[in-house]
Amino acid sequence: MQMGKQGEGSAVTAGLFSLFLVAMVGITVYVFVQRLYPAPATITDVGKEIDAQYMRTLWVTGVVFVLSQLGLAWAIFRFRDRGQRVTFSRGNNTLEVIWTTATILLFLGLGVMARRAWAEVRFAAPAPDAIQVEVTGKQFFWYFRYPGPDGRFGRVNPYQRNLDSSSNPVYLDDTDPAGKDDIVTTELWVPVDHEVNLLIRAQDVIHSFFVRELRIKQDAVPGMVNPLHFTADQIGTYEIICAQLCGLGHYRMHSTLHVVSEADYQNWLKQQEQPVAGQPAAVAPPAGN
Ligand SMILES: [Cu+2]
Repeated sequence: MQMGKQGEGSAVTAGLFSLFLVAMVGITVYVFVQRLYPAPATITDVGKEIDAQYMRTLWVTGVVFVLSQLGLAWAIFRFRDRGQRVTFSRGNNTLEVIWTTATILLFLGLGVMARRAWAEVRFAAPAPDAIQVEVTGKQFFWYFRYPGPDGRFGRVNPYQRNLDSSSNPVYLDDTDPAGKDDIVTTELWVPVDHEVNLLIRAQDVIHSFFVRELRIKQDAVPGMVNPLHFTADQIGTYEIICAQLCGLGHYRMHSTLHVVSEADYQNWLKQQEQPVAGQPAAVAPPAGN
């Protein structure tokens, strides 16, 4: 191994750095090609669209990543210090225009392709027979409200007198008769192959409703209702988590999504209906949370 003369850089240093970069690119590509950390399988049609879009994006960005990193490795070795005089470049306007335009087209193109999957669940109206469920994020729990037998949600009112937020966590207004039969739960139950329209809101800070298998992650924002619909096609239980750092208890803010048969869903709903008329549904935070 011959070391450079005084005032010259070492080919070894530049070479090792280039090799290191090439190795890192190789490891990164291996992790993705071998799918070492796969997402759990999706349970919605839109989820499949999102996965396809994800793969398209990964291919495009993957190719750009590999080419640019290998180019960098080459440049590090090729333009290493040999004791030559430093030359100065003012850049190349043509190249600047070309890669800026290419980047813009690429990002706009990917955005346009992804638009359908995004709009389908957020902007398109849900089916008329979709089950309506209101989702409320509140430090550090998720609450789910079903409209009950009357099919109507009662009013919520955080300013009512004698509000007991532990027995009435979503602040149902007890003067509104439509709210008397509302069902409030701490877990989300939905029937399989039946569209569900979520009305996502928050009471205190920004939370985020996230279910990996649904490929849904939607912020819950105080003062807003963010609607979003999905149809689950696999019976099972899935974890719901909060994906926004919402406070000290954020790490334990999670719940469960139960996708069950239509019959099981109806049975469960019956069990939740309040035995005492005139009492708003009352829910305590789940134990052990
Ligand atoms: Cu949260």
